[in-house]
Amino acid sequence: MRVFESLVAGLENIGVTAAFGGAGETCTGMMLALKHSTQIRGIITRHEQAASFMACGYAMYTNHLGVCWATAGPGAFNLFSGLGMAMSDSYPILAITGYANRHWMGRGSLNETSALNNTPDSQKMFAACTKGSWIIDHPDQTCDILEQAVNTAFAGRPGPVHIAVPGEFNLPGHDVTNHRQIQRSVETVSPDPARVDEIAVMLADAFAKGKSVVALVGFGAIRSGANSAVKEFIERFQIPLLTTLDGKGIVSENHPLSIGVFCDSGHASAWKAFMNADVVVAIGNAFNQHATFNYWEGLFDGRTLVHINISESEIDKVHKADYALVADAQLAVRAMTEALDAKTGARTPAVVDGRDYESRVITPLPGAIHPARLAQIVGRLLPERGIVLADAGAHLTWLGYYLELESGQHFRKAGEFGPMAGHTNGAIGLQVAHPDRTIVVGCGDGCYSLAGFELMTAVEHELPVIWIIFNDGEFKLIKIYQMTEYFESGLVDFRNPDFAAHARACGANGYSVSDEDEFEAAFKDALASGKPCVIDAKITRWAIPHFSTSPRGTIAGIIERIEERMRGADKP
Ligand SMILES: Cc1ncc(C[n+]2csc(CCOP(=O)(O)OP(=O)(O)O)c2C)c(N)n1
Ligand SMILES: [Mg+2]
Repeated sequence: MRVFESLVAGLENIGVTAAFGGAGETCTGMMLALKHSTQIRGIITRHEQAASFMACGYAMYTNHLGVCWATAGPGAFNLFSGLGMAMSDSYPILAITGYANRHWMGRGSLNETSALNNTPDSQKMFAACTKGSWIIDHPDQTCDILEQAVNTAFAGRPGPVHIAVPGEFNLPGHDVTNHRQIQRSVETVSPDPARVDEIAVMLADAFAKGKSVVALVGFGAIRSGANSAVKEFIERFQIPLLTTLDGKGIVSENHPLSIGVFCDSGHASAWKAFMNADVVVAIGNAFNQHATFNYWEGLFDGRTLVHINISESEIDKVHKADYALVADAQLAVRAMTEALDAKTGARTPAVVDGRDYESRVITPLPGAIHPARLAQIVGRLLPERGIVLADAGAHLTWLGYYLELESGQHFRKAGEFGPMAGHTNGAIGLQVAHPDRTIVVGCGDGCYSLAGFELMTAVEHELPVIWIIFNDGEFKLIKIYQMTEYFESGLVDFRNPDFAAHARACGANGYSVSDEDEFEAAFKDALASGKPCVIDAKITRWAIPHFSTSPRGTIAGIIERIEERMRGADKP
């Protein structure tokens, strides 16, 4: 058995069902081992960057390892964006790359990245972008290294790992003589009962004193599958629920205790509830820039913060926790519910004040698509357990605010690393992992143009992803930044092709729509088609972009900015 065959057998062994990658000499063995695998579907992408994003998509809502591969040198380097995304968004993924034949090392052979004689140092680069990077020195190290890499990917806060396989191991005479099954043995991060009790005592006391307690739930809770645990917690103790953008849908957004999204461009109702809160129980939250209004100083002044996170390094990173609990979110919430139940009698129903759903009603613009209305239609028609991904750009803020999710549906924005195309491509991996769920991507025309050729990958593998292109002919988000900081914009406009015709030429369904009725009809057709679909939605450029770093909302944010300028606050 050769090295790549041993790696693929090991991945089968831990339940991997798909791997995404690109072709090349030094990864030939990987391609052939996948060809012969009856369990793992080998998916060749048009660009290795897409493979790294697909591995992230595959791992996003599963407990499986996402796998991508590429040849040495340029192929391998194309994987870095996905590794960056996996690192900042906690996806357990493994990148397997070739490495130029070591026999010729230092002589500048094809794809060489040994750091010798003006070649790049790929091992340093991979080490810098992952939780761990290994090079297989001898074939008999293969299983040990794979096992260590997989367990590192899943340990604590999940993330990316890398294994490099020297090119000579594709050749005969380099057999793995000690192949064995590998074990996935990652310990769950359980909550410390004494700390749970301390938190329960504090919360019971807060209830007794009539203090206001809110829960603020992030992606960590979704990743740990804490949906029903969170619902039980908020219902039992009548705790109003705020989510970050990526926590949306953990409990239905129509639930009487759901107050809305708390973050940049979020719901003013969530901000109001937060401001009234005496105690905030943050579950699976990293307090990133856009979830804290650009690290708003004093966000927690006068408030008690309970911070539950699987990773110790997240605690006190941005806001000092009064009570920290390092644990898996689901286990932590269940333990807290049990401990608090014993200390708390029946609770009177919470009065949830100021839901700003009225501002979700948007006046239709005749003959044009308002991006907010588009998001509302998607939310209304999205099937049960449907998943909506947004890419990087202004379109994500429209979706984050106006898409209303039922419990079990998910929304994920481009994360903190935030690469354009991350989700336009990642959706394909997500669909492979969840063949029974509807996957919709809301992407900008810029994002789609960057990576939309992977549509062919979806067509070839019959993956019915629906891409909705928010077509405004510009990099809207960048235009907003330019206008805000420079009062002018430039190099942000571009010309688009006929995306629908291109989709049809690829063998997908293509729709071109320019009003809301047309959009609704196209989206219904796409949902029923079972085919990859591209809906080219011509959105108006005249809607005030739903983007603001002011917690008071978009319009208030614009006024605050003008006031700042008038005061000359921006002058050095
Ligand atoms: C790979 C990469 N390049 C550049 C950026 C910076 N960036 C963030 S959003 C954006 C505009 C995206 O344009 P489009 O997809 O049309 O979305 P819109 O803002 O118009 O909704 C850019 C250029 C990025 N996030 N990732
Ligand atoms: Mg655009």
